[in-house]
Amino acid sequence: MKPADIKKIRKKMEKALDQRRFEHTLGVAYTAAALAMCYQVDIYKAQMAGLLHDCAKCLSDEKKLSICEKHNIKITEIEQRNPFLLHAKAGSYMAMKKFHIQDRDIINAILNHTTGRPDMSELEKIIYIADYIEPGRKQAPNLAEIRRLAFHDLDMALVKILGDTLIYLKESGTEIDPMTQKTYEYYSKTINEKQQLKRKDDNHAG
Ligand code: DGI
Ligand code: FE
Ligand code: FE
Repeated sequence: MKPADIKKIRKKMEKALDQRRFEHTLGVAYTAAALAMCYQVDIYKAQMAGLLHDCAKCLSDEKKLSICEKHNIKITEIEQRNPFLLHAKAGSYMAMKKFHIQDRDIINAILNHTTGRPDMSELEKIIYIADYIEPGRKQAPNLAEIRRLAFHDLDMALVKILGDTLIYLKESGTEIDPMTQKTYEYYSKTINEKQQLKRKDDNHAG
């Protein structure tokens, strides 16, 4: 992965996306690069995954469904009823086939950027978080706190984002993908266990 590859993909995204989505995409790429610097993750991979994460976002529902059907990508009942969710699956397929990305971690970061999943890699976490906190985002509650948290502890930022997303989905009566719930529970448990370990360590030290 080289700076030249990043430039090429940025040009392609400018063509594939509408202006608003392209601005968001640049915001995610730069925010992901900053998080990658903070957590010693490959900054080119972070930028590339950021640039490509919504590459299927501007396709029609029919097109997203047809990409998945044509290439035997499993569509869950929830995705059938909420086809916008499929921009992650369709996007990861396009990243591989249309944009020639071979790196599995980048593909997974695109694939899991909407619901998350238990046991994400650092890169997957960074893309999930960057998507929520990039500077163009203005609506979500607790953004200032989550932006600060993101550069302090990825798992804590994840739990806050997933928790707020679940509240938002419940309040708006939107159907929840079990993966969003599962991811929230997994990372809630992870941070509780980390806190317990820290308390034990502190007690021993004291
Ligand atoms: O594509 P973006 O808008 O940049 O961001 P995204 O792919 O993370 O999608 C964000 C939307 O996804 C946001 O409105 C919340 C929604 N979402 C997240 N988890 C679920 C969900 N929507 C449904 N229906 N079910 C979920 O579990
Ligand atoms: Fe998205
Ligand atoms: Fe996005």
